[in-house]
Amino acid sequence: MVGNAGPDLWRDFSHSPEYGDGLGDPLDRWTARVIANVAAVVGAHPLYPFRGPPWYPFQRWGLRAEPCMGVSPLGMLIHPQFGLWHAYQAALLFREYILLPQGETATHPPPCDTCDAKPCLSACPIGAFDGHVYNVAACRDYLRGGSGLSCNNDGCLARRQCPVGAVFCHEPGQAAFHMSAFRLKPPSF
Ligand code: B12
Ligand code: SF4
Ligand code: SF4
Repeated sequence: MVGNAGPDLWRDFSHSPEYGDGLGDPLDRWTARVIANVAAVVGAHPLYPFRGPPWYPFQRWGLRAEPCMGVSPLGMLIHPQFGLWHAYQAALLFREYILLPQGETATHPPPCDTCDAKPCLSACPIGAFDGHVYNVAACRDYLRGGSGLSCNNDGCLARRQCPVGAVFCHEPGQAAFHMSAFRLKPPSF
């Protein structure tokens, strides 16, 4: 599994040719170019989270790769160190079975299990999260309507309320990029 946490990836990507070429899906194209090179060097076949539907089950794979990961009430996976601020770029398939260092094990219960206040669930201005289902249509309507400036510019308010890994929070330009990509996606996504 290949992923990132915090703003490091953004700092590389935002100086890339894809970022400035004005064509669609710049982050997906940058990721595919960079990962294809790595895959060729190590003799692997790359799979991407953004190719679909049908989608590869990246979150299920993430849970298997890193047993310390938990499922948050927002639907995103939560990491004890990086909180909600990590995402996946690719998975590399190898023909051979290879022995890897064991992923970080779960020495503590996942952070959400001991978070009684759950501030993430009360922060959304339109109540898009009920702890089980995320109301995607209501969220997108709000962001498109012009009143969701804080979410649009600085990222999802609910996600920003989580105290775990808060230092890995997205930078404002990075947050605005991701929120704009989400806002502009077709309704069927
Ligand atoms: C479709 C999709 C969406 C749809 C969700 C549609 C819906 N009805 O829930 C939309 C467009 C809304 C969406 C939004 C976002 N997404 Co999204 N999305 C995906 C995608 C491409 C497929 C998910 C899927 O259906 N998988 C298929 C099933 C079979 O896989 P699975 O692992 O077994 O299923 C798990 C998920 O379905 C999860 N789940 C259930 N409900 C929800 C709700 C949400 C919001 C999420 C994130 C997950 C989730 O629970 C399942 C078991 O673990 C994945 C990438 C991928 N290939 O998995 C990213 C992915 C889940 N998204 C991700 C992210 C970060 C987001 C955003 C936060 C992006 C942003 N703006 O920064 C937003 C959330 C909106 C917000 N308020 O900010 C990350 C999550 C990383 C993590 N830490 O877990 C993923 C893994 C992409 C990545 N490259 O890492 N997303
Ligand atoms: S605020 Fe608490 S319940 Fe919500 S994602 Fe963070 S740790 Fe989990
Ligand atoms: S982006 Fe804003 S409106 Fe959408 S779920 Fe997050 S807090 Fe709610």
